[in-house]
Amino acid sequence: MTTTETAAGVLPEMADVPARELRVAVLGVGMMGADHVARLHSRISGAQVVVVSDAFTEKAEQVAAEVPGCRVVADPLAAIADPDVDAVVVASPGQFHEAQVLACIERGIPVLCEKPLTMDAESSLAVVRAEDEYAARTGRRLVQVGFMRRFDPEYAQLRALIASGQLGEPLVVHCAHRNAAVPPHFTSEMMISDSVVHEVDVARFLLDEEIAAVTVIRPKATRHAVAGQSDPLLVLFEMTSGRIVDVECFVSTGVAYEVRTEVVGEDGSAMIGLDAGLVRQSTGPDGAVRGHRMAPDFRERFGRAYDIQVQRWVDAARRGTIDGPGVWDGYAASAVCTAGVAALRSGQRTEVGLASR
Ligand code: ISE
Repeated sequence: MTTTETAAGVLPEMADVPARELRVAVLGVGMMGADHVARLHSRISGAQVVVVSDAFTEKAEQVAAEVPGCRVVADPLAAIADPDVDAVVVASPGQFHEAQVLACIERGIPVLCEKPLTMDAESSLAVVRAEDEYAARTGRRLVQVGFMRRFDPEYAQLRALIASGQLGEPLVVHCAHRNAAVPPHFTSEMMISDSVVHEVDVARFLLDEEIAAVTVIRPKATRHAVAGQSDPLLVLFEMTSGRIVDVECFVSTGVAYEVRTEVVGEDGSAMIGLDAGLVRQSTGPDGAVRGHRMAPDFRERFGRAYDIQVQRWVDAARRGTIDGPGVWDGYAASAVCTAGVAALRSGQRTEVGLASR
């Protein structure tokens, strides 16, 4: 018996993981992409970053210089086609995702695509159809979407608590999504497509159902809002069962990064995101914790979630599959955000048009 066989015996679920490391190209090395390169290089096992690509060549060179054996390929589509590349992380600006993800499907290589999957529902649906067609031919899924909160231990705990029935039927979910600050180009539309999009996925993940309609309310704006922006926004999701999810999205609080989620059920409620683990209020021996340090940004708050997400993606990619939210989740989120942007502009309740699965 070889060492590999011995190891496979100990970890049967890893039995078909090939010995060779996954050679990854990271497209886009802005804040998130550079973070993923560092993560893959220093904390993730079974993968190495061999190519980076970015419109800012100097930034790409700088990031590549930190990783032995990594080179810059200026054209992202050439990076995807590179024979040394086994898998791709798409962390480029959202408008480039569609073409890059479709090129990965075309080449038949796994891809972890940061949100949004694409910029609107129609183009996301095109990706769903392309991957469905590939899966029908090969039996394999290729595209994982970077909704990292699903890998956050607190969200996983909250979902398990709901599933255990201990809160009774969940009725209402309250979400707060607050950033200390955003760049000057961050519009109200981006508050929906870049920030609220995470709450869309959380609502679907926790409640296991689709969002049927969206309403957006613009309260009085903070004097710190980026010019022309309505900040904060209140967003209401009507789930297909009639449950309600409300989201306060406030992106220039000047305080810290705060993402809180409270599920209110018939028999109790539970909240996460207090930088203090899950605080259960129905029976809890744990009272609310005050005076703790707050995470300054999402890289710190969700650092562990990103690590778990990327490690599981690498392990799955080496087995020729995905392990996390897929194209349908990306499409559903795009469809809700498309409706959300329409609701923001019209001030009207807007139904989500979801294609049949
Ligand atoms: C950013 O793009 C993210 O994805 C963060 O997770 C989110 O919390 C933030 O509001 C967005 O700007």
